[in-house]
Amino acid sequence: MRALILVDLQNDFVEGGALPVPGGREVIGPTNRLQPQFDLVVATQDWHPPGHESFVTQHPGHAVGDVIDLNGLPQVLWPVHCVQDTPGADFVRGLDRARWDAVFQKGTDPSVDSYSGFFDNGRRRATGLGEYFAGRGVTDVYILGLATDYCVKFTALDARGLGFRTHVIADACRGVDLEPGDVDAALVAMRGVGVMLVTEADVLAKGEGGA
Ligand code: VGL
Ligand code: ZN
Repeated sequence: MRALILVDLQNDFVEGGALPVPGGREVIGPTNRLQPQFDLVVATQDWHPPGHESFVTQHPGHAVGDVIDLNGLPQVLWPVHCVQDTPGADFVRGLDRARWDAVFQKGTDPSVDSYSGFFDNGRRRATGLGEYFAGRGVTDVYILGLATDYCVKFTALDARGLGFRTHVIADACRGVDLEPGDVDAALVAMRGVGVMLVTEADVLAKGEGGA
């Protein structure tokens, strides 16, 4: 049983949004081509309350990209983004949503950020995605979306940690690269725990995701 996770394909993460990931819109085409290859398709949605503590506006004197201690965890400060019920939090237009089985929202607790689609950054709460997959007999998880060095990375590490054969469709992801090299480091970190890096062509050609 193969599942595809579409990570944070939201307006604020593409060109014109509050926290634009360079080339973010380029993953929409691949996403629409890849979805029919999977038994199950789910999406994650960054879904912050207005005063989320990852927002730079909550920390006067700090700049975007600063790293602070937030309730015991290192926290990168971000522009205000993906606020619940705002257009920036909506899914990008042009995405084919006909085959989506479920949406898992994250980042709803103002006191802790949540990059992974499975757990918050402190692993205090689960989103339910792990149980959802387990209950449906998922063995193989494929991941694409935004951003390679944050939400894709931590979703992949957690999928692997939960025991799923985990594949990241690398050319259907784009990263922030807040520091140059962050995306490459994220790919190395994912491979290091056994996440398989594949391409759109691998998945479309073999129907099995390649390596
Ligand atoms: C993300 C930063 C803050 C992501 C979400 O989707 O990668 N990055 N919130
Ligand atoms: Zn966020």
